[in-house]
Amino acid sequence: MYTTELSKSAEVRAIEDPELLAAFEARVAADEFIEPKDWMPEAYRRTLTRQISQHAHSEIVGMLPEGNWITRAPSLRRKAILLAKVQDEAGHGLYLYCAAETLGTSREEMIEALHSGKAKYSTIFNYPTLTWADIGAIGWLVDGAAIMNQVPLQRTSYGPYARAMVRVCKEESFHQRQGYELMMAMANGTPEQQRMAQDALDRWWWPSLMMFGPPDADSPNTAQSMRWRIKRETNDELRQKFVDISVLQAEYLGLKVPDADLRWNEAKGGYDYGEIDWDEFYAVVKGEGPVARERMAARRQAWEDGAWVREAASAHQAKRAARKAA
Ligand code: BYC
Repeated sequence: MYTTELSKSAEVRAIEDPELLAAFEARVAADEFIEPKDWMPEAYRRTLTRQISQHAHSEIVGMLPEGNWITRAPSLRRKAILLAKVQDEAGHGLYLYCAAETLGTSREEMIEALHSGKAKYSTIFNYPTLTWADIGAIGWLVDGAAIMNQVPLQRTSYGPYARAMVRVCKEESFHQRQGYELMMAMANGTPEQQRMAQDALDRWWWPSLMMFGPPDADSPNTAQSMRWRIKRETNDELRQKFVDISVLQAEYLGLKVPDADLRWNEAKGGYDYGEIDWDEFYAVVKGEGPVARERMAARRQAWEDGAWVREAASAHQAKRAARKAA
């Protein structure tokens, strides 16, 4: 389910009924939403299950780096905002798991795939949050990158995923603004706060660019996902938009983007930027990120600690069903 081999179009054509496939492709080309009970090629189902479940896992694992800071937020206002944001991420995970379940894989199977290391989640959450300024940098850059990627997903071809994205994007927009507002307070604060803000930008900049995935030329899924309108823009297109917006935002904060090769390119109407360390990206994807082990240990522990709640909910449901049947 989590590999991409089946999404190669030649293979798809070989195993699917050509008439059904042609009708499906015509619907996608006409920008119709595909719904759970509609016929779809097996590879479309697999690609979506992979992408939506990876997205759901990212939301849930993404609660950890910020959750660390709830008790240490410097004021009641900041604490309330951060608490609300982390709760939103849990909600995003839930909508996304529900959307993925409509494709026929159970929540338990998806969680098991995450815990066993079979399923991926965003590389960004394998980096540590060392200072309070990191909470600002995550909101500004990580949620900023997430919105850039998710706004086009509101028009993805699978209905339940597209609809989940509408609400997620509204909330992410609030998250991005609270992060930028926090960075503004730090960047206009004491020299020590300004240093913390710059240090956070230095550490989160490159991992944020990696969130968009490998370059298009090395992305095994992009071509097919663009054809099926699962993805509406490619990894490199979205990364470029993110760089162009974020450089201006950094300038406004009086901070310096940590890239000696960053130059405005008049001809393309965007910034040229330095080479991303793809070795680091692939190492983090493989589970070698700085805090990858801690993240997975925390998720497994949370799953075990929550077992009694799941058991109680199932028992309650069974009792209600028995009462109804009696
Ligand atoms: N990290 O062919 P490609 C959030 C994998 S949560 C890890 O380009 P695709 C937030 C990829 O899965 C936001 N793995 O793949 C939450 C593929 O794996 P396979 C999370 C990555 O799917 C809490 C392989 O590399 N957003 O913002 O066409 C607090 C080849 O890549 C990454 C989403 O999940 C990565 N960065 O495109 C705060 C958005 N990049 O096939 C914030 C939804 C690539 O080898 N997902 N891989 O198993 C997508 O839009 C697409 O899946 C991607 C990748 C653009 C990420």
